[in-house]
Amino acid sequence: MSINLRTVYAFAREMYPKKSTAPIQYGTAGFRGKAEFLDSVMYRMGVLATLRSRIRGGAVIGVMVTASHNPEPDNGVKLIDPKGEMLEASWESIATDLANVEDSELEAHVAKIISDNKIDVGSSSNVFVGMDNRYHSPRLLKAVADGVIALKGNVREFGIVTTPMLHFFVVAANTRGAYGQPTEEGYYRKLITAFEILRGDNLENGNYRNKLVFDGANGVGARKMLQFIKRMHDSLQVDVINKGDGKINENCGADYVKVKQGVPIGMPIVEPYTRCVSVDGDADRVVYFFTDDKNQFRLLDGDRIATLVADYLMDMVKRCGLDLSMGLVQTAYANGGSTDYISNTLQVPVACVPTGVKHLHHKALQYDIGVYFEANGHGTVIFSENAKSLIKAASETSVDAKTLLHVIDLINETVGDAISDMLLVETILNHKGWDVKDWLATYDDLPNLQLKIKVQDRNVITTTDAERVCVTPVGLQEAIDKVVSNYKRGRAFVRPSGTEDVVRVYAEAATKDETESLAYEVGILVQQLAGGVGPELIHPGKTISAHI
Ligand code: G16
Repeated sequence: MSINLRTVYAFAREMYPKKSTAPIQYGTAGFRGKAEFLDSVMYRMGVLATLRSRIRGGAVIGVMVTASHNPEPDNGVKLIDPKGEMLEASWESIATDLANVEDSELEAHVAKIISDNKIDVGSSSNVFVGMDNRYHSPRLLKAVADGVIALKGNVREFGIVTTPMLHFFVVAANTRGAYGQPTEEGYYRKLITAFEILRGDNLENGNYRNKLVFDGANGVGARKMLQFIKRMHDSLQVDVINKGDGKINENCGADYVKVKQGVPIGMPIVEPYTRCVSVDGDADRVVYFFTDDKNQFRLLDGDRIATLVADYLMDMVKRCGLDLSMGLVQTAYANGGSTDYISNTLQVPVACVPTGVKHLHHKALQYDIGVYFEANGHGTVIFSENAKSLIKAASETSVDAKTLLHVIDLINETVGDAISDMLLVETILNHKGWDVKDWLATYDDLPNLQLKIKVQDRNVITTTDAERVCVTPVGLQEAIDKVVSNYKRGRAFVRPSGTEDVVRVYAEAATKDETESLAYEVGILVQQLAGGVGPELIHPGKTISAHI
């Protein structure tokens, strides 16, 4: 097959010219920004995915058009490597350079990537593309597909799917069906079959009730949950809200519920302690919440899911008589209460890595069973090949090992999958006979708060030690340390977001009032020392004057 790189340039010039001169950065989960500036980035990522597939011997690469938890005007792209992981770290800079090069240099730049990486341009290349339900996603998906076509790659479009579904399709195709069938039906079938086998006839057990409210964030998760419900045999009663009638993620969804620490818009009146679930716009994160009999909001976030899952899996592995290493991976956002519980009560090794599932996934690969969750609800469990073969061998004689095999099938190991994670939590709660009160009683969270600060250039903030220590601007960390030392059980850190143009502040302390005051004090330091824009500190739902 001969490839004329002029086509890459011609397509770009005619259909996807670069509209913005502002540099775009590969962030926490790919490129993200205002949709109107992303056509050229998408086209180029189609080109990149085609080259990446060739370098990986024609294995399928995934390209997901989504801005996930961001507001409706934003869009973005997530790239999926052959094993379902995020794009390999060493290719992030190749992606950034390709996204930023001028149109006139594009042809030469692509030629250089090909020669630097010794890519055989005549070899086959396969790219799967999917998108969320934003109104600009179809346009941007077409740009990705044209990027693939420009380099004579094969492109398969999946239309509107959740991000984890696309990860699933990529792995299913690359393992020739061993992980499942690379189709929407194949995905539902695998998860629903495992869930219903695990549930059996025991739809209710002890304090566990078989119904929940599902906030779909007006995103893809809502649509797909409705598809799940259609195919499930009443094994779970789900009331879906925020199905797509409002704007994606606006006053709803996992990010809103977690950060705002309040119920989403559109909540029906429910009995106190009813289990409620929120997912984000592309359904790769999930958090649980409920209101108690005093109408007080209570959150069960990614830390809670991680501890519930690790506890259950540890117990199962023990019952199977297997000796498998287990580790839990968190980020700096993990609540101090959860980390203490994991280390002292569960006695599971716990690691802290920088924000971004790509970092958590990588670390979790070091264990036989790696449980990783960000506090925002983004995470999953991965099992090593060694663990899988030992569990399979044990399943010949052990009922628990057989159960564990179904649990593995229920988990989408490729990346956080809100719906798969939710079905796993439902399975464990049912097994334990727990309601949300029992789950919440496992440990106490420290009050915590997140703020967003607008600054001129968020890159002036650099960090180290898994983002817990701020390196620049010089003096900021010392100032934070001084403030934190005045608060009982105080902890705070700052970091530039990799998905939004803001600096994030996290604070926790012994009481709610102290937490608020600590967060605001640190927020003001960021404004003063890192070039804050405007006098406000932004907390979802309200804007607070910085002068407290
Ligand atoms: C993405 C990443 C997550 C990360 C989140 C926030 O989530 O996949 O790992 O926690 O962004 O990142 P940051 O604080 O850097 O903005 P999503 O759900 O938006 O894809």
